[in-house]
Amino acid sequence: MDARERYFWDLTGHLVVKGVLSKEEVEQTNEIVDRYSDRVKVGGSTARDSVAFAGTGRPMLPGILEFPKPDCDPFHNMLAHPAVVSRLNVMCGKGFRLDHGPMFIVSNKGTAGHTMHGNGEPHRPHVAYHHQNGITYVGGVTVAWQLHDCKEGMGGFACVPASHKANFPMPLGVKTGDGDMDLIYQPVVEAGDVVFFMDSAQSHGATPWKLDTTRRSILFKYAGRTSSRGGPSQTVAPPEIYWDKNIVEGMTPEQLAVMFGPYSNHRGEIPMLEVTKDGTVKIEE
Ligand SMILES: O=C(O)CCC(=O)C(=O)O
Repeated sequence: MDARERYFWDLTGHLVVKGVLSKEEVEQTNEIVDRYSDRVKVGGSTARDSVAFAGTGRPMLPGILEFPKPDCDPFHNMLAHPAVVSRLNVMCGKGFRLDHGPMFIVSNKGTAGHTMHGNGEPHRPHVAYHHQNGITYVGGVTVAWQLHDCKEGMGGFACVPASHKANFPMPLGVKTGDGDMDLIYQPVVEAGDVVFFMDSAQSHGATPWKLDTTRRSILFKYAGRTSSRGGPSQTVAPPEIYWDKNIVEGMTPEQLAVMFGPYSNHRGEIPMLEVTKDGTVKIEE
């Protein structure tokens, strides 16, 4: 990652790297994807209450890392590609890892957008953006490989540039795209390009897909070494799994609360402790 890219990344919270895959690599990968088209699953609409982003459910192609060899090779090659390693070492530090995904989005014409989310709401240190002593850090970076072009205004990944430094909550109109004050920006991408964005720290989502050609964007969700956002951390966090049944047996609920493994993106299923007025430690209501 050179100084130009670092400046752009720090300033805007996203980065498009052009032509990482050659024309031949794109063609070969697309040929594999075509052969697995019967595995596409259409999910619900990600437009929620938005009028601007309304459309049909989002089609996804699951399981690309598990395709039989050699069909999985192009996707395995994306995981630790030099273009990814050289940038993630700077963006979220050495020792970064795949936290969850990949998610392969294969939207058709009319597929809904995805309402804007992230923006550091709520503030969560494990995915927040910060910098000190010339080093920048963000706990969650999504790397999105593009296998088809996406023209201006035609849909796909969109963000509010610089919102990773936002000091106020996102207004509803920006969230839904129904009154975004022209803040939502959809980068133009070509097949072979790779988009990096600050997942969770930055306000991001997708605008509805308007092209006759399908969208083909593969999202790998990376995290800094000390951030455990989702994926297997959810399953391994309980004390009896992270430690051992024998070790945690007989512990009080309060003691068990400090025996959970790292899992920063939990939604309240990890008990939190507080000290009451009379000095007793108890599980927070
Ligand atoms: O469709 C997209 O590229 C946006 C994906 C997104 O919002 C997310 O991964 O959190």
